[in-house]
Amino acid sequence: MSNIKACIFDLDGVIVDTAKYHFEAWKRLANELGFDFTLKQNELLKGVSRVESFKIILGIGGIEMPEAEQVAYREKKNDWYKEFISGMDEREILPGITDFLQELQSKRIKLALGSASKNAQPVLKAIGLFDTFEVIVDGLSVSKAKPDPEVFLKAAKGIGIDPENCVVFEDAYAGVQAANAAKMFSVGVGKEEDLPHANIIISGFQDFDLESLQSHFG
Ligand code: B16
Ligand code: MG
Repeated sequence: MSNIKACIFDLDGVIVDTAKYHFEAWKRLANELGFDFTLKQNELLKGVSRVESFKIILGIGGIEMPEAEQVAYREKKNDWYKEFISGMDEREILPGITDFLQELQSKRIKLALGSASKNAQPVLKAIGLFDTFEVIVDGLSVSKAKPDPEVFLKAAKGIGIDPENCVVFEDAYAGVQAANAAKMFSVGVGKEEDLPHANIIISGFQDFDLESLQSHFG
């Protein structure tokens, strides 16, 4: 039987709720392009890279656009997003996360971050968790987006732990697929209907600890 030696955390939607800021920025862009973008449609973008997210948005608006123009719009969205995250602080860390991370550290479980976001580092700095993770793999350091397992395999390699001893915490369908493809134990943070392939589902970290994780692992 294998043991838990490392936990790899997604960022947006697991550690912090930045989805609301991505949504505000995409909505502003969609409105500028002449159509609306709803919270329900925003669900399609969770865990999806910026490039793919904008393609989905253009599809919703029924707009075709040359790549060069798409680059400019994506930059505009990112500038707005960066404005939002510059105002973040540790109060935005989701409930229960800080205690759980501290418990894992005290039990010598290695911690890594595996995010699709190119803004992961400034977000971690803003909320005071930059030094908590031994390895940070983000949208700047991978070539293949989730559901490809690259992000989590790279994180495991960085901390020197085999995939079978890693647990991944994810809120996105594509993220759970990536964890499963990496042959890691996947914990879906959210609802079972949204994350049907996760090994276990939790609604959040408030009533969760290492003992409850171990009871499901292996
Ligand atoms: P950026 P995660 C993902 O982060 C978000 O869930 C997704 O909505 C976003 O489009 C993506 O990062 C790219 O973010 O534009 O900052 O590079 O959930 O994998 O931590
Ligand atoms: Mg996420």
